[in-house]
Amino acid sequence: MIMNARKLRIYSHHDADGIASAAIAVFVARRLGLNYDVTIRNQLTPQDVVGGSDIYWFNDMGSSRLMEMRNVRGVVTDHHNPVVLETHYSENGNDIYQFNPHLEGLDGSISQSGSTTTFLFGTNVLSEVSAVSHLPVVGSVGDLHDKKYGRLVDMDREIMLLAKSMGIIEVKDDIRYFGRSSKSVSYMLRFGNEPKTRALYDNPGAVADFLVSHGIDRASLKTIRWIDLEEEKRDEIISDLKGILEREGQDPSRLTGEVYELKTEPKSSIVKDARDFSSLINATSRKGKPEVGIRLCLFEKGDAMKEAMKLYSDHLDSLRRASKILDEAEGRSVGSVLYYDFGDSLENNITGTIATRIITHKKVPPSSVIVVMANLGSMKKISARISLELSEKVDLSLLFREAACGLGGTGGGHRNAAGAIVPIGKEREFVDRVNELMQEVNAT
Ligand SMILES: [Mn+2]
Repeated sequence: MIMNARKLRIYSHHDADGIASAAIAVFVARRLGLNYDVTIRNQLTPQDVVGGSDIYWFNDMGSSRLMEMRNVRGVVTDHHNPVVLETHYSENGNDIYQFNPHLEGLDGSISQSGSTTTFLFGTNVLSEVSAVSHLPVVGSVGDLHDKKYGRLVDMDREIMLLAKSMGIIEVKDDIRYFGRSSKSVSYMLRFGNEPKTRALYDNPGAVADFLVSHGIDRASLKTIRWIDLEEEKRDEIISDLKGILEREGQDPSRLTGEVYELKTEPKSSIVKDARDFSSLINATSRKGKPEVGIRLCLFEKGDAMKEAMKLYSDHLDSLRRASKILDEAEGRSVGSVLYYDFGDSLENNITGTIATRIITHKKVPPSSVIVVMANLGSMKKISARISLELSEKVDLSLLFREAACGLGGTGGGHRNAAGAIVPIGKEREFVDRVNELMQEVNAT
């Protein structure tokens, strides 16, 4: 289907994993000399799921919407929880091949990202796709697949090892705080979490004294990055941090683990670290220019990087504004659901980012479902997160699908990160329903 497509329509999700997936599909389409276009979506619209004579390739999305598709011919490479457990779907005039780790008994929220799935499928169409095997690494860490074990596992790991053997990705054992190449070392330590040190977390003065005590010049605290430090210095700081964690009675083992670097980036690059790279391409998409992120994924430099940096700083501004709104907002509790409804005051494409912030940086009970809402036309856009521990017991994507379905909406996602869209006016009922379903879970 793909190889013979007269017109290939590539659809991808709007996060880093989706953009990395789109870039893989674009790489394949270009090498095959296909006529193609790319559409990046937060959520597929009703028009997107009605096919025609073109061939469709849905990446990092589509599995939760298969039953709504009509007359679509093509391929779905996704890792979100599927509604149809078949590889070939031919109902409603469709002719769709679905590739999804859940169909293979793997957990798509940790074992195989959307970009890994797209890549694996891509290898069957075009063997040269290994030239972009760094992209599944970027997509997988963008989706936090390395979070639970401090490294990528299962199929994500297989592709990472391929990228390593191709010489595009370098694997290191290092601190796992975010921002190794994109933030100053003082910022990185100040907001480093998992684990948070009580001594340093969000305490800029203590961080500065700590770094100065390790011989770092006070004047360079705001400019020098983690990856600029000598290896000896980094080891010294890590062992000191581990000591602090131990004295605070915390488990220091999660402080370090695998990190991934792009060998294609110079050391001075702020996106040398794969997680930093993924946050940059995520920003291009959230700011409405996913094509810039796709160009970066395919090794384009110069203008693309300059434009991306501007979009990144705009995105950080949006997040700062959102943080301010969040600081003043009161979450409301309904049983185990803690929800924030920002109405029109929050950009509706960062509800998920804000939900992640709340669960990461605020003190919330580990049994909570964190829900963030914003208006999206006549609908309410809803994103939610639960802790990894809670996600062992409950699959939030199934719960959201069930809760949204009866209210004229849609829902889905992953075990620990899910989303829904319901008509405005139904959001309170939605919250009540989620709480009821959670109580059923807790009762078992
Ligand atoms: Mn994904």
